This record gives sequence, C-alpha cells and structure tokens, in this order.
Amino acid sequence: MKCTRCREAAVIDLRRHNAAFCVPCFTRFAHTQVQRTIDDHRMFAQSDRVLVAVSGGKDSLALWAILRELGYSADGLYIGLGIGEYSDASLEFTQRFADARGWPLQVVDVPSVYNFDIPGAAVATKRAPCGACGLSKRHLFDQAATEGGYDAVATGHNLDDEAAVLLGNVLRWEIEPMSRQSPVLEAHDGFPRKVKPLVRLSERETAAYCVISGIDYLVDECPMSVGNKHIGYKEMLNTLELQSPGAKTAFLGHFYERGRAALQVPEREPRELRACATCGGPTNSEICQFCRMREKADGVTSTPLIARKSNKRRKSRRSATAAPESTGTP
Ligand code: Q46
Ligand code: ZN
Repeated sequence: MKCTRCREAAVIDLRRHNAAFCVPCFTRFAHTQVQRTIDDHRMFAQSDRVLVAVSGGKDSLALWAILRELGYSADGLYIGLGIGEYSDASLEFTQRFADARGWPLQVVDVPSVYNFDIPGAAVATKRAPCGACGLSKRHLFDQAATEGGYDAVATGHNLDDEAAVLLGNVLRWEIEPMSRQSPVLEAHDGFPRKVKPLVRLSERETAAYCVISGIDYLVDECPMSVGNKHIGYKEMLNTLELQSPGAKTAFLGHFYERGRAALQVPEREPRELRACATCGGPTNSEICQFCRMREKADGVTSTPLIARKSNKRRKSRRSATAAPESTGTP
C-alpha cells in the first residue's frame, strides 16, 4: 500500500477518502481537517485563547496537540469527576501529557472542591450518571473559561460521537435538540463559546494520530458508560460505513450544511438570565442547576458502586489501536 500523496509506504488507509497515507502525510491530513473545520465554522482566530477540555483519552489529547501544532494558544482543563480508578487513571494520563510538553493544565477535582462525586450526585438527585456528569462538566467548563478570560472552550467530540448523537435524535425525531447540534455554539448570556474542532476526524483517525505522534492515552472507557445508547448507535453507523465508506461523513456533514437549516423549530421564549445566588454563574432561576445538585449531593460519594462497575483493567494505547474514548453525554 502506497501513500496517495507521496508514494512512500502508507501506514493507514482511509476508505472514506479513497486514500492511504504515510506518517507525515497522515499527520498533515489530520491537521488540515482540523484547520478546515476551524475556518469553515469560524470557531476562533489565531489570536484567540482556547481552553481545551481534556480527559486523558485519545480525542481530547489529540485535539490539544493538534491545536498547538497549528499554532493556537491552547491550555488544558481537566475535571476530576470522582469516578473511582477511572478518574485516577485519566488524571494520570492527562497530567503526564501536559507535564511532558510543559503546557498549562488546570485541574478541578469535583470531590475535593465541591464535596460530592458524579456517581453520588446521580444517586442523590435521581439523575442518570451521564446527566449529572454533563451538567457538572458544562458548568465547570463555563466557569473556568469565563474566569480565565478564554475566547472558546474546545471539546474532543469527533465524527463518530456527533454522528451517533444525530442518529439518536433522528430515530426519535427530536427536532429541538437536532436544531441545536452544531460544531459551534456561540457565546451568549454570559456563557462562553463552545467548539468541536474534531468533527471531521473519526475515532479511528484520532487514535491513529495519537499512536503516530507518540501520545500515550487512556483506553479504558468510563465505567458509567455501560449501557449508553450511543455505543450501539456507533456500532450501527460503523456497519453502514463498512458497506458504504463515507456514509458517516455524509450523514453528519450534510446535516450541518443543509439538514439543520431545513428544520422548523418553534421560536424559543427568550430566557431572563440572572446571576446564581450561590456561584454567580448565569441561570434562569435563583440557584443554578449545578448548585442545586451540589446541595443535594453534598457529602455523597459512591465508591462501592464504582468498584463494582470498574472491572476492566487499565490499558494504554500500546495495547490497542483504535478503541473508542468514553462515549457518554457529549
Ligand atoms: S465521563 Fe461522564 Fe462520560 Fe462517564 S459519567 Fe457519562 S458523561 S460516560 S463522556
Ligand atoms: Zn450556581
């Protein structure tokens, strides 16, 4: 197999692009895909400061590395969710990555700062763990970006993640959430801009990028993702992709280009936002959802629950080629 670009020996074939690449050409390909996404969706400018949400998995570490390679000013933010050994391992991989490069990493450990953990909050508030987790991450990303004066928060959602979310919404014709699915969510009402620069790269490609670039990432999935519907949607889309290379790109890309614009969504009532009485963040009630959850979950930790679920041993990228990063609520 020869590289489509330079005719050297190829290390990866990309059927959806009808191409194969050697190491330098694949690296160039990954950088170009991300740069095109940033430019096409006007995510941020070269002079902007970007806060990258990192978890120690392949997507977020690849994103951070690519943004830096492209010359952007990108710092990392890690949120410790208190999910037993999984959280310990993800911090370890993230910290090692940042330390080796001397890149600034901010760490917010939910149990030590807020006195609860995600499994505990899920039980205390009768939410699904990924719901409690998503709420906490969104709040803490927003807070860190606002306080740090960042222009955008970047997350490592890739093509597979976004196509799976879209499929889930299409299967139920969830028009409202579909209308909000976008690689860019503009800053509004005190919330920072959120961007997803990896939506043109598949999971297999971000994993390959890490392996090729010597990025050691955590392969284990979050134990809370067991039973997550999006894992099944990804499998369905992979089956489709095998038969029809490019199907995922077309499904998601065409939705962004024309599907979303064709949706008829009733105008939302404008929300009156005010400062949360507890944390000062923007909210439409007296106390924001995060602070309400925090109040209910105060002191609740569920380590035994995690110990039961966390039965997979920790692996590094050396023992896997393209395992998916944890998939819960993006
Ligand atoms: S970390 Fe959090 Fe994911 Fe774990 S609890 Fe769910 S959402 S699966 S990206
Ligand atoms: Zn609050």
